[in-house]
Amino acid sequence: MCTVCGCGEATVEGQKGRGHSHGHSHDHGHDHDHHHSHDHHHHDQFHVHHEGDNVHYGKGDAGVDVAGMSQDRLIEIETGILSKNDRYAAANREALTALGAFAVNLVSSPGSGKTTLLCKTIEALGDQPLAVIEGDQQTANDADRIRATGAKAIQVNTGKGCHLDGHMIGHAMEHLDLARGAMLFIENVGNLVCPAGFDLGEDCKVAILSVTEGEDKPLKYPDMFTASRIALLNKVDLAPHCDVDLDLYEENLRRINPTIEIIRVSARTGEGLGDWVAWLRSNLAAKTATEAAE
Ligand SMILES: Nc1nc2c(ncn2[C@@H]2O[C@H](COP(=O)(O)OP(=O)(O)OP(=O)(O)O)[C@@H](O)[C@H]2O)c(=O)[nH]1
Ligand SMILES: [Mg+2]
Repeated sequence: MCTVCGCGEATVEGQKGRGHSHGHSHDHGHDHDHHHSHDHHHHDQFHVHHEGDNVHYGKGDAGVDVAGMSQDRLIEIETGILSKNDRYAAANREALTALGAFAVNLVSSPGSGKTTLLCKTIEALGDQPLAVIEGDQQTANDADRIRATGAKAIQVNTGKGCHLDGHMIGHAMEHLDLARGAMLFIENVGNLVCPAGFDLGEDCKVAILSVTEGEDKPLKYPDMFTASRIALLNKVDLAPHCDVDLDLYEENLRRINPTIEIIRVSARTGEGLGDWVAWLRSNLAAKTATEAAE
């Protein structure tokens, strides 16, 4: 199950006739209703808040609603899955640290330009040792695009899964044979929600937001931008054609995450790429320096 959005197995589990529990506590101050809808087989319970004409399913203790499951049960499942994930992520982080390798987890909605940007980044990095882990539900298209640059790439297909997790990355790293002082690029599944919740053992998440997506995206999908250290505002070459306000993109990013770094880039024209590559190099150098000091 995805513990961020509650998709996947949770639904199946909910259909096993777990019944419903009223045992969860509400210590928050919002108005809320429990709607009990009856169908032929089971009695679902929804955790839902009404605020005027707005209905919010994320205000329970679990932060998500899955039909047929109590908030307590959701928290129990989430805690179990995330603590397992965190153990895999910690092992990945340790392996990366031992190598003095710097890893970034590229997160964004589908089509923001992650792979295009990565191909350009790899070219710009020249002989810097690096490798790429590509996450997609299906196809090896992105790994093929990366390999065409000469870089080593592993494709991870998640099937019905909506994010990469720590275990998948550990497994992929075993095949990559990362060099000392390498950069590891992880391109997550295109999804502006779930990958925010999963630590992969990376040094940081890098959010890619393209200018065609709309200035309000950081406000609508805040978790991804809270979780990211830096945002790349991509496709700025298109800005003159799509009536966008780049300053408003930046303002909204900082409303969600006041310390987020922002670089405006175009994978098409190469604008801003120098700054991004300099950012990568200085973070790798900082990590290597920390290793040497310890
Ligand atoms: N004009 C313009 N187009 C871009 C830029 N970056 C990427 N694109 C185009 O955007 C489309 C999607 O790019 P991808 O690199 O496949 O995006 P992605 O984020 O890897 O997509 P998924 O892996 O499917 O989530 C392609 O048609 C790219 O050529 C850019 O800076 N400017
Ligand atoms: Mg891609």
